[in-house]
Amino acid sequence: MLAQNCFPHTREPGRPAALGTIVTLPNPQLLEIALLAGCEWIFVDCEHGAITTSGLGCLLTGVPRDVPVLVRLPANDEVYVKQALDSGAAGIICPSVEDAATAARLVSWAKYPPAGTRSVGIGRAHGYGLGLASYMEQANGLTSVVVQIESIAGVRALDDILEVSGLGGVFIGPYDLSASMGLVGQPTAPAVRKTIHDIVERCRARAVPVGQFFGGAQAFGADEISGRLDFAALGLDTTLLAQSLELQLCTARSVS
Ligand code: 3PY
Ligand code: MG
Repeated sequence: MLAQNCFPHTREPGRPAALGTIVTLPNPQLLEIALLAGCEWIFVDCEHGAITTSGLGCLLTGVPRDVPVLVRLPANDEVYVKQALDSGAAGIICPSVEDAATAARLVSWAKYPPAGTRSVGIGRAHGYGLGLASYMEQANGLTSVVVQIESIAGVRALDDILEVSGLGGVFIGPYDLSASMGLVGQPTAPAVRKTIHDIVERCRARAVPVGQFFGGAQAFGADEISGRLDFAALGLDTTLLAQSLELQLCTARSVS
């Protein structure tokens, strides 16, 4: 039942990063808005957002099956992996992975035997049973496990993590990374940018797709790192609304 190619993938030379956004509220219209606005993929946030993994099937019903949705797990727990993938997500984003054993366990939970130990459920991904056989045949190749590198411990373990077989990608969390570096609330501080640059280059050297979150003060394209990324998430629903509304109000008040 899956129509999408495995996402994320390494960017072809000369092509820009695949751009998406983060949805944190459990309203299918937000996903529709993101797609109408031109997003190529969607990051659904069950870690910091108000979305539960058990409600994902319902949230994703309006999303065409060829649009990649990656679900960030509330925690790196097998139950959440099952629920996210059974809902038809193209992959999972696993918060703060700091060692290769954790990354390998996550990959195993996400892949059906013999590649891994994913449990067999019947959900939206399987066409509610009507597409069970074809989904199970394709799922290991089409679902991805993306690990977040967002701490100094994760950066130190990165080379080992990148060796994990079946890893689908790395997603950099600049906010947690900066906090872990003693620079809380400073995701664009030069030392943080330098560390991000190092992560990106190490991923690229191993041809592992690498992406990053851009929010608040950070602008995609503001430095050369943007051009080295395979995928990126630009802002999140709540802050995009807040920032845009604040700007509108400010402009309106300045002319009245
Ligand atoms: C972070 O910046 O810490 C994130 O996890 C963004 O998604
Ligand atoms: Mg984070």
